[in-house]
Amino acid sequence: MGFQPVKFYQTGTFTVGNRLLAPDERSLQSGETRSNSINSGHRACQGCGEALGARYAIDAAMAESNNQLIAANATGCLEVFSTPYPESSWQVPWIHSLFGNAAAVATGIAAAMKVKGRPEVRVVAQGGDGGTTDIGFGCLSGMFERNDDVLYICYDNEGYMNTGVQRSSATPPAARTATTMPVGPEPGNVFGQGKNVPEIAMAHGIPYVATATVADLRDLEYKVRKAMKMHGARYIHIFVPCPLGWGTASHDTIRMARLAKESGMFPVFEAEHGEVTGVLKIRHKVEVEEYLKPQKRFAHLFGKNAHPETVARMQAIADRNIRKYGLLNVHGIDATTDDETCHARFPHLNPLPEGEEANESLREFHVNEGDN
Ligand SMILES: Cc1ncc(C[n+]2csc(CCOP(=O)(O)OP(=O)(O)O)c2C)c(N)n1
Ligand code: SF4
Ligand SMILES: [Mg+2]
Repeated sequence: MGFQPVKFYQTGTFTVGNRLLAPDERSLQSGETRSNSINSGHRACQGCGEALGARYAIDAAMAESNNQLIAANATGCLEVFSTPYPESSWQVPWIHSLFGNAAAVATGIAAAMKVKGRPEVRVVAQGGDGGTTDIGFGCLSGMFERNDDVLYICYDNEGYMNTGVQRSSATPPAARTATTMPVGPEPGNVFGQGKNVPEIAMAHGIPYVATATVADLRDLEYKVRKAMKMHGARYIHIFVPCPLGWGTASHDTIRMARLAKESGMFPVFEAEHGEVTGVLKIRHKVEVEEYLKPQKRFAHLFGKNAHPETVARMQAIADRNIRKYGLLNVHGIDATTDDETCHARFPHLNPLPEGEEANESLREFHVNEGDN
């Protein structure tokens, strides 16, 4: 069966999904060749972004390594819901490290495989934001500094969810958690300077750093597969909404991830050896308020005792991300209406008229040439 070239706005609409793409372009949920690294029957909450993100990330890593993969997993929701002893949902050799040492355990596995003469066996470490940005941070930095041959994946749900929604260094300002100010003039997390681990990873100059969200699973798969083609220390930071901890509807997980990206609150980019090489542009810009409002952890910012000044400070954070990473396209217009941008995203599906070349500055729209 043949496939006709289609416009980006057709393949990219939220309703049509990827059904109009060529088979090798699609994100399949199941198929004969798909490994399904984490089986059904695990105990994640309904709508858990972490379960979805982990399945797509590890499936992609398995595919790229020809199923020669070992995963080290920090303590946290992902570990707890997938492996209540003596059961396991994992279809991959998998080891539970401590809360804070997944990077070090993965480094040891990679070293052991090297000594055993098994270079084809690849290693992934994974953990939540608490295990990554807080307690596991020293081990992670060591792994980066030594350039160990490990892909580390952080599933960022912006809090210690497994132990009852405590604050982590990835919790955003103003968000309410079990360990932030419940009442007073400024409830919720403080406006600190933040701790941007993707940027800290870039500062180590490691071969590859990327961010992704569960709202764009094809982008997530692309980044994992790209990382698995490389050697040395690699880091992918995946934004995974948590319905329980955020007070969102379980059916809104993808929407929340999309709004985080489309508002600029979570910039999606990739970097090689410390330099940003591509960003995923905002397609339909939304105000931060649209992202914050559906979340009960930000409910105190709206309604009777609203805090518009706090919302404005959050908007300023998003605006800064937009400026810093160039998240709006060069014309500042909706990306789906820009033919050149369409071309940059899907060059094979949206060929430009003969004789015309894509604007060089739009190449950063995303997806390096030749990635497919
Ligand atoms: C040394 C140590 N301190 C505390 C804990 C308890 N603990 C287990 S998981 C967890 C929070 C995990 O948070 P995160 O890494 O963000 O993963 P999430 O559950 O949010 O996916 C904590 C505090 C522990 N297991 N070990
Ligand atoms: S608490 Fe959050 S991260 Fe943990 S299983 Fe539930 S939805 Fe997933
Ligand atoms: Mg967490």
